[in-house]
Amino acid sequence: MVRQERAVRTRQAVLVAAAEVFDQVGYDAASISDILTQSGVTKGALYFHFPSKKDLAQGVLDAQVDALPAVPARELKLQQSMDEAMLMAHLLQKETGDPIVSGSVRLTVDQGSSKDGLDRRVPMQRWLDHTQGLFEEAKQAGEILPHIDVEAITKLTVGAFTGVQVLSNIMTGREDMPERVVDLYQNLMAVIAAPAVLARLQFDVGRGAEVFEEVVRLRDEKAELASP
Ligand code: XVR
Repeated sequence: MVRQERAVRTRQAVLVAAAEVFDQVGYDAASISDILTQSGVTKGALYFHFPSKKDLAQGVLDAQVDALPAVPARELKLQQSMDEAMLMAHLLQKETGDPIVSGSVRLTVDQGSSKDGLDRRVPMQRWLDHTQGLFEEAKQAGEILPHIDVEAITKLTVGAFTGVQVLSNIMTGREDMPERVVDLYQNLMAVIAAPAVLARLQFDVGRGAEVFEEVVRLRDEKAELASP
């Protein structure tokens, strides 16, 4: 393995370990030595990539958006947005979760100590930009009603997703996350989508798991093409 590829893998192993520890105990209680043990890399390698606990946590925060595998383009941009939300919900659940997604979401919403110096705006701004991009395309395609303010509805959507995530986590340990996200989109789409589009949108609770299988299959096919 070339040196650079190994460095990338080591960095990723440390990030995953850090995300797991932050997810379990939160930022304040996490220690670098726990992360070191969890990662299985050497102390030197860990400190080379992340000199402090703050760097580890910011690294996990910064990796949040890219940890969501790309959902293949859908004919309806509103369906694509909903599929991304359902995939995110799936990756936040206990059994099917992704450590970077859940660990970084905990870091994002745990706002206990405001002096920790972490920049929680990084993932949130990227979600806002990404979601607004999809909604702008949807508006141009006539999927969204003309009077809807796309920037306002974007902030409402990202804020509401975060809110239902927190509620679901508190009430059910995220067991009802797919239902909460379907509920959110059903009600949101009823207000913003053109009637003909609304009739075509798929709102079933199993969609997150299906989209997950789809992205895994696509990734495996790609890997096979790269090294048959
Ligand atoms: O923007 C997002 C989607 O467009 C669906 C609405 C997801 C935003 C997730 C934000 C993240 C941070 C805290 O989730 C939290 O609960 C894909």
